[in-house]
Amino acid sequence: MMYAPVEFSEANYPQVEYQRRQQQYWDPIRLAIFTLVIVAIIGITIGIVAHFVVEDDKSFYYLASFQVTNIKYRESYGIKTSKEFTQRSHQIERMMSRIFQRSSGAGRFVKSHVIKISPDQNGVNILMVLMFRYPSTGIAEQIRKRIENILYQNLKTKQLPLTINKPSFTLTPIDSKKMRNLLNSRCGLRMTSSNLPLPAHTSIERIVQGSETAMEGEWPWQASLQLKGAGHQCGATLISNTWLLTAAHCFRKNKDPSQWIATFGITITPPSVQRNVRKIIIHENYRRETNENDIALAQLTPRVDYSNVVQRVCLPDAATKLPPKASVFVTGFGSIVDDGPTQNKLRQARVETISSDVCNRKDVYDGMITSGMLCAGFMEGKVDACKGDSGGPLVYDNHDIWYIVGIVSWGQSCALPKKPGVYTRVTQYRNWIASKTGI
Ligand code: 4AZ
Repeated sequence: MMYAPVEFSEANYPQVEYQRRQQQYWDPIRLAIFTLVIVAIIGITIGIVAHFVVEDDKSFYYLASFQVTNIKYRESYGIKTSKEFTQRSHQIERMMSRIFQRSSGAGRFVKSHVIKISPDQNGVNILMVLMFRYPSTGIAEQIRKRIENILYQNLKTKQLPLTINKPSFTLTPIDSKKMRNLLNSRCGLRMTSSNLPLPAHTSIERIVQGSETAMEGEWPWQASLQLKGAGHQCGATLISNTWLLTAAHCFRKNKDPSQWIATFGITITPPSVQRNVRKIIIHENYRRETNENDIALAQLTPRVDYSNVVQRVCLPDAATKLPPKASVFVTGFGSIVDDGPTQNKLRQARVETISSDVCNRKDVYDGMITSGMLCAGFMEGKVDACKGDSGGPLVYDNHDIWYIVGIVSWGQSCALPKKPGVYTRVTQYRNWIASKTGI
């Protein structure tokens, strides 16, 4: 039978009866109760659906410690920026993601970081943090057991490059504060407000030509060097709790530390953190005529605490070599047009390293690029650092750990074809930095 509207014929009902029924039906109290019930049903339904569909995830952190028996300890494992420590940590971190990403806990694993590699009579001992996202209703101890099971299962069944001594394995739940303290022993890590290290690619994908404003915590080593009363002069990069790396030419006008301040955060005003400058060390052989040895250090007072928005960058080993045309990022508060004003918001630009051979060509910088300099940009121009970015960092991302490879130094104007940015080559000054700071 097909649906057909019920036909009420007024003639069949007395007028009075009809009006009374209608009044009764729209009774305000009934209407209110009816509305309330409907709203409650909708609310409960949304709640139930949300509970299952959009789980409220929370971060769970664990400290893992275990012996690896098939590698020998080396002195250089004690230096966290050494090639040996970096390579070994990446291998262990890769192994962890392989274990957890293939398992039933897939998607729960966020990432891991090796904190320490220490000697052990059977090989080496690894200390690392593991990060997971589980529904906030999860219990740390139960999750710990689940993680441990996945690990043990994998140690038994999978051919892994490293031999982990199972009885030595311990997994301890830690809170976010402890995790942050442990991670602070490592440089070049970005954090988001949820304490999760920020994946490297977020910024790369947002770059369309030119520069983009930065997100809070994206470049936590960036500082602004300011002259009291005259504002932002230069960029600088945090390399420890107390030391900033910058360009020597930033102090041409004024070398008196008491006249300078340093700020951190993605805006100059207001800054997230502000410090006084206690000491300025300019490279002894800085030459303003040739821009040679354009490097300086500024010591902060009091020291800064690391946080989501303030972190130190890693210094590369003196021997570190970047691949040709490496993708690197330059950041700063400098002008976005030649001779333009300082920007209040931090900006970033992706550029590529250019070999000194190419950069020294007659049609480029005609032999002006010395061994202490590094060119980066594009031969067609368009993307570059500019006035006010000087002293700031040129950074390279190696598996989510960021290294400073250059200091914004000079260039002919900004973003012109065949006139890329010229940076102080940090690896060349690694020993000079160590001799002045002990870092
Ligand atoms: C400057 O004047 C400056 N295009 C900094 C960087 C570059 C040019 C000039 C590179 O501080």
